Amino acid sequence: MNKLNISLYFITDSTGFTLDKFLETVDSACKGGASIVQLREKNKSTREYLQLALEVKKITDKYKVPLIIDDRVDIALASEAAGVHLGNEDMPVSVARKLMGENKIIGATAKTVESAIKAEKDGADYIGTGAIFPTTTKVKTVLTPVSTLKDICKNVKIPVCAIGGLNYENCDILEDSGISGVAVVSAIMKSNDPEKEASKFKNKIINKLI
Ligand code: TZP
Ligand code: MG
Repeated sequence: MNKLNISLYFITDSTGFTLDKFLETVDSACKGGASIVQLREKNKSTREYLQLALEVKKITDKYKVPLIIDDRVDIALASEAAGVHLGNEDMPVSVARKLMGENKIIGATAKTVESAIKAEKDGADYIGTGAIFPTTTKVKTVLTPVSTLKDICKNVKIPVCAIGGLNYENCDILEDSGISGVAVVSAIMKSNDPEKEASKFKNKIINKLI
């Protein structure tokens, strides 16, 4: 695998979007500098999720940005995406690794040092930790203190991204935390100018936070 760049990790949310507007937003985020894109769908049938993954992959391929599929190893494999992101209720990382092989990217959610170390040992390529701030995105999560984020970064070798309620204005809290990137949904999805937002956010992440 090329070195994984999770500096600006853009996660989609298609809620309230037409297909065209959704795909346009993904395109703009990539154009603005998203270094990795996660397709995150919670209410689609398998068929619909796969169809959307294939559409999104056309865009991410154009920008040579890896596409990660949330929750679903089968959709990731079927769409030939770069990888999958797994939380506590999803397939265990070790099992996904066996199914997907060494060349796919597997990301894991971890909110404690112990679970982050376990995910790394089980074969995860990166860790997502949060929510750092309360979020308006539909998600079952609890807040993770920045002190825990820092401890996780210190205790694993794989890259860690911070997630949850983060945006250009409030991300200074992550300075010197040891993260390799910031993962966002709303900051880009709900922006009036996703390309510009991604671009200025990426610059700040690169120059100040990682
Ligand atoms: N996991 C923890 S917080 C979150 C996920 C998927 C949502 C992040 O969305 P936003 O809009 O960037 O707060
Ligand atoms: Mg999940």
